[in-house]
Amino acid sequence: MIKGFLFDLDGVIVDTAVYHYQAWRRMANELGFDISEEFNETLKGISRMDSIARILEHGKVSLPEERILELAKLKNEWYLEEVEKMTSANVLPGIQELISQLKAGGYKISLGSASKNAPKILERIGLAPEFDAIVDGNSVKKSKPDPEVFIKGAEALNLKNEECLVIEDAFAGIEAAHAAGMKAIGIGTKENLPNADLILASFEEVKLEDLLKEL
Ligand code: B16
Ligand code: MG
Repeated sequence: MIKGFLFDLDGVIVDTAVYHYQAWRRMANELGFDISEEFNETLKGISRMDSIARILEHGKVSLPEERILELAKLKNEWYLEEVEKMTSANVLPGIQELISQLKAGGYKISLGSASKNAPKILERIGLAPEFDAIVDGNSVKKSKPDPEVFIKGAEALNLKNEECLVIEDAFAGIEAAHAAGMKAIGIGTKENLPNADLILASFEEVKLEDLLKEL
C-alpha cells in the first residue's frame, strides 16, 4: 500500500532541466564542442560532478581536476542566474493540485533530488513548507541510478521502501526507484522513459485515485 510520494525536482516540479542543458551547453561550446538534446537526456538526474565528467568525456576533453571544479562552479553560476528569476509561476502544471490532493489524502511527501540547489529552488517557488522531508544533493553521496536518494527519502518519512512511489523525469531516476524496490511514475514519453511503471505527459487534470488505480 502506497503511503508516501517521493518527488524528483528538476523536470518534475519545475522545468529547470532546460536551464541545466543551456548552462552545460554553454560550457561545452566554450570548450569547442556541442552537446545534443539526446545526449542531455543521459545527464538528467546525474549529479553536477558526474555530469561534467560525462560531458568532458563526450567532448574528448581532458582537464586538470582544478579546472574541472572551476568549470562546474561557473556552470552553476550560469544556472543560478535562471533560478533567481523563478517564481511560483514556474511550478509545472498540475503539481500544486497533486500536492493538495496528497495532503488531503494523508500521504506523506519528500523531495528526492540530486540537486544541491534544491532548497533554493523550493524557496523561490514557495513549495518548501509543503514537504515533510527534503533529500537532495546535499544529503546523498551517490548519483542516481544509485537508490540512495530514495532510500533516504523513505527513511525520512518513516516508511518502508515499498510504501513509497517515485515521480521522475529521468531514466536514471526510474532505475534508482526500482533499485530501491519502489514503483515509479515517469513524466515524459515512452521513448525517453521505457522503464517507467506508468507514463504521464504531465499532472495536468490528473486525479489521484485514477493514478493509484493504474499502478
Ligand atoms: P545541481 P533532479 C538533478 O536534479 C538534475 O536532473 C541534473 O541535471 C543535475 O545535474 C543534478 O540535479 C545536480 O544539480 O547542479 O543543481 O546540484 O532531477 O534529481 O531533481
Ligand atoms: Mg529530474
